[in-house]
Amino acid sequence: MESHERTKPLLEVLNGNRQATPPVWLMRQAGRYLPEYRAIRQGVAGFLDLCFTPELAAEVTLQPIRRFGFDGAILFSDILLVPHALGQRVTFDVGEGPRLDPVADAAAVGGLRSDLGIDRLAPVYETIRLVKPKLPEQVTFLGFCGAPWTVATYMVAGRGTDDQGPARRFAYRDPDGFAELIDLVTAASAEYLAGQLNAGVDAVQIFDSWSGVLPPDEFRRWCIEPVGRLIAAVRARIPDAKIIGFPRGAGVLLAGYAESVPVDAIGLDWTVDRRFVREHVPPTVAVQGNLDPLALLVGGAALDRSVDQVLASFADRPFIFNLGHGIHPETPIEHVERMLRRVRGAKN
Ligand code: 1CP
Repeated sequence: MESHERTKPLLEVLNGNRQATPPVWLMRQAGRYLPEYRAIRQGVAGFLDLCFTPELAAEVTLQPIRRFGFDGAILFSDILLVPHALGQRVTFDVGEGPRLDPVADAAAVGGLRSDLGIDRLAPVYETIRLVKPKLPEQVTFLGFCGAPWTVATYMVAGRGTDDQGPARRFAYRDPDGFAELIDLVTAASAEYLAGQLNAGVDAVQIFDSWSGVLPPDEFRRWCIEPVGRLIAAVRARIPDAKIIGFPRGAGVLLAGYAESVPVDAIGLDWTVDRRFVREHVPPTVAVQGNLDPLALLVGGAALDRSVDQVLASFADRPFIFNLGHGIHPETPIEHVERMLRRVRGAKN
């Protein structure tokens, strides 16, 4: 019994073992929908200060675990810390989102550091060391990074864009120059994920938030291949590293991703046709997702129905319950509680 109590259900799923009650966590579970997050955020000058102050980042990581008892805790940080470590200027302006000095061509790529400025990310590893002993034993601790393509879209455009046009244009105009940028981000991200795992996270997620804008050949070149190399480089250092891939918006290209990228679980966004997954992603591959964040925001019958559909679709395979993308800041906390009761078996 004692060993049973010590198991981490989410990690079990990543080991290929289906759980009768699926483990659950939410993307962006630490964030503005929580009053305790807003209270801490108000007290710091900038978002990066929060990421780089281990005591505060640790506290924010733990907040949703205390409140909801999720099965997974995700490190509080951001995917844009890697460009920062590579020497790019990164700022977050209130209400504006991230701003970076654009890396618009091969010459600008050459101006970045060739090594990951590991010292610049040391506070993140310290956050992990602070969180680790405070987590309940059954909670799986997740680290993360952005996938090379998604990180590159921000590095090239200097900000979030609707269609990731600047990076796509760079990649068509100068594929070799763009490949250098992708390779640099891949190498830095591998070192960063290995650093997170060595500091104490149980598994990591690779967020490819913008993979959905790529046509099939480009999807293979800029998403599947670099993520594959990133995973190989992490596992060269840590052979049994557990890794979740999240190729958001991949649609039917998910089948090729599942075939070619050796992840332990695939994150599904909310637009994914679950029947397609059942037919094209081998049942031994764990999946994670994919409740529509807007169903959670609306709540009530729409939420219940959506939760039930997700649960029914993946009841027979290793499965982690999650949203199909990050939680909206306006989401009522009672809706999260209602969702959790339903996932964990109480039919209200
Ligand atoms: O006002 C604030 O407090 C800042 C909002 C915020 C937060 C809470 C940003 C700025 N980043 C984060 C934290 C964050 N970012 C986490 C923490 C852990 C958790 O999930 O609770 C994670 C995993 C991320 C990852 C991230 N950052 C992604 C990938 C996931 C996704 O949402 O697609 C991306 C694309 C970013 C970039 C970023 N950081 C912040 C914003 C507003 C954005 C998006 C910018 C844009 O595209 O316009």
